Amino acid sequence: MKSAPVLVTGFEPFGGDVVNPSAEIARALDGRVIAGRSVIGAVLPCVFQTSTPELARLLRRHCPAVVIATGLAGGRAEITPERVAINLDDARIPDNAGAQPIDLPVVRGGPAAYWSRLPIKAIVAALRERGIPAAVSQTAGTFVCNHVFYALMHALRRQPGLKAGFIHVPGLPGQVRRGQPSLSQAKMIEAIEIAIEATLVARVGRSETGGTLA
Ligand code: PCA
Repeated sequence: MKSAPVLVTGFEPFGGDVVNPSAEIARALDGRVIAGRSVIGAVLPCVFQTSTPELARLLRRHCPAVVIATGLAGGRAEITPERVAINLDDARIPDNAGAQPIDLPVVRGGPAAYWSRLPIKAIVAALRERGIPAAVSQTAGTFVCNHVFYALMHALRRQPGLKAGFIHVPGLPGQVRRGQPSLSQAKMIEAIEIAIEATLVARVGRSETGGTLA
């Protein structure tokens, strides 16, 4: 039997940018085999309304064993596995369809937050060991990345063994303003490969964080 794949998503460019390194990560890893599992890479629209149905379609179609969603966090210097997705859309800028939700829940009536079910500390350790800057992030923001992260964890709430979460990446050298931190595309692709490997060897995908959140 074919083993369930790893799904890696990225986002199309947004906010006036012409590139999004997370889209290139998804494209580069699509079709690769990592630790015996095939990788499906897909690029999501940076649109509140259509990103989550598209994600749901990918989950239905591929029934992945692991889901790593990625996105760009301009200004960050490190690869940052996110710890928590919050039930809030509060957009600083319009999305690619011109929508700018303010103070709205991602899922009406949903829990306030979901923990990541990726081994976030193990991923950070594995990346640092390979010389790639990495740190756990305590917030994925309140834009489309957090929206997709929350919708992902909500969709998988009844499949607690499934490892899933979100990783933000820095901007590319040619993309950020002078003096801002950046990372090369090749390093980012390597970083997500390492994150996949670290996730596959980790214990079943429950949250590393205690407490009573979902
Ligand atoms: N970054 C944005 C949305 C898409 C992306 O790549 C964010 O952090 O919300």
